[in-house]
Amino acid sequence: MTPLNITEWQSLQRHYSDLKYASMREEFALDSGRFDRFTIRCSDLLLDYSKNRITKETIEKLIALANAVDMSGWIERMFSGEAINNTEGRAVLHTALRNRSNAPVMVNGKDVMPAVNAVLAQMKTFCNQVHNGDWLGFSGKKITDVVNVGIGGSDLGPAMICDAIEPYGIEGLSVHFVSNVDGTDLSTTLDKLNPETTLFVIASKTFTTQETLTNAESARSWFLKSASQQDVAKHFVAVSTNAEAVAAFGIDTDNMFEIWDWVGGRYSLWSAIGLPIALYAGMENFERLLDGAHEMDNHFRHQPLTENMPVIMGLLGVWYINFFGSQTQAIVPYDHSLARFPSHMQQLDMESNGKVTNRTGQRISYKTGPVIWGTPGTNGQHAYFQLIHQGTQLIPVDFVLPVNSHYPDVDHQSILLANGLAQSEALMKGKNAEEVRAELVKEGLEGEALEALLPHKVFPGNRPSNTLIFAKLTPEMLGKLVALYEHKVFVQGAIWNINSFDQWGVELGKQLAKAILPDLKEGADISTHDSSTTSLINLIKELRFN
Ligand code: G6Q
Repeated sequence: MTPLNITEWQSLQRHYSDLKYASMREEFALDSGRFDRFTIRCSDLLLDYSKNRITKETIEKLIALANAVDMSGWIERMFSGEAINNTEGRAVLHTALRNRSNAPVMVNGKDVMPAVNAVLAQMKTFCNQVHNGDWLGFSGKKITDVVNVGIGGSDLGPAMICDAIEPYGIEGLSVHFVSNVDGTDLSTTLDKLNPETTLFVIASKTFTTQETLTNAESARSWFLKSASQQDVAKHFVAVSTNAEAVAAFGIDTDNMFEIWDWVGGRYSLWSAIGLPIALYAGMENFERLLDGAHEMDNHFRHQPLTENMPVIMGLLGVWYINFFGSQTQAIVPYDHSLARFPSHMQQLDMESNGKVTNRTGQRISYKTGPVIWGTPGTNGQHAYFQLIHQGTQLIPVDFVLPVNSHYPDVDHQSILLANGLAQSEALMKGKNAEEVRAELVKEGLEGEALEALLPHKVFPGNRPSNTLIFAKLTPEMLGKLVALYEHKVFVQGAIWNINSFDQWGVELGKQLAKAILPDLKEGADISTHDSSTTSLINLIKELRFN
């Protein structure tokens, strides 16, 4: 099935032709109810999507498209544990990890909730022991530093959350993330640490990932310079599906926290992969994160499509990608502590929907996932916003705006918020030639000089954005926000008829490096690859060994 053949898609195509020159500025001028019409709340989170190139009819047509692909059916299939990850034959149940209602969720006839709850209880006991000093390092000292060793889904989510909930961090305990196999990452982290008070969390769903195992082995060697083999049990714990490999590495499986194959890496921060979060900010705050995500899950599962935040955000993305031809989506949080939020979203979206094959294996001819990028405001304004305002591409922006800061300076926060709002307003309104002319005249410019400068100062406007606004970045709100984007990605995958839950492109990377590694050993030149790769390998050997 291709969405291009769906009547509702074709109807949207015609609608696009009618609407492509319509001006948001005019729509706002004509309709004072536009904000009310185009906002959705999920309790204390508000999405304002009024600054988009849409009319009431656009939304009706997008919803009709969602109905035509059986969006509600797909949502239900995911929540109820059907094996919708068809290429790996797996259910997709990150929602069960934060199923605070505890209602049974069945996979192959078995309720997964008892196992989910058992691991949460194990995490709680362990975190409490570390926090209250019942779990001590080999020399009897309290743990002061946690190093998470993991990569991709076993790193980005927990690292982003730990940054974002810094105000909730437990005093006396720091958390560090080592992901890159570039030895600089591990070395510069360990340089600051004391082995007597450092706990390593080796986080790998498969426990076969080269980068993570290499870093874990080097971390253990570093540790063993100061301690003995029997001390490893007090300083190394693992999160994995693979007990055998964990034991083979030398970690006591009593110190292993289980995850399951129905949790995708990029959706795993809600599982024991979130252990560094719970260690950093306490299990109570980790559970608050789960509570917020669960609230968004309920919203997604039960709200009608027209009032459903992930559905509307997903459909707006489809509108720009498939009809306006947008290729990228910026996510710009006006919160310094969300600096890593766009990176997590980048993996979530690009790994899930970066696909050119549909569910049934046919190559597809329409655009799927966009390039996701962004950095915190206001910094981005002084860098790439130029292109968003005056470049030749249409780049939809999500502005993420917490109203209150955790930090005391009210003046900073007002300036930050004013900037965020000003950007979305300017993108929508632009600045036309008459307005620029009036400004230049006021500045005393006239004649040729005025005419020469004028076109450069015109802003086309009509550039779309969403604003997500909330009172404060609490753990619950963070959970809600991440779950919102997870479901948005799911909505788009359903429209495009792709499996958003496999990642063969990532698997390819894992195989390729393993094949080249032996060729880099000292010895005679090799000639087994294409001329570029062969020459680069031989150059590397020359530079390393001669
Ligand atoms: C995520 C991806 C990928 C994965 C890493 C780490 O969805 O599959 O980013 O998380 O490759 O894998 P392991 O956790 O198995 O080490």
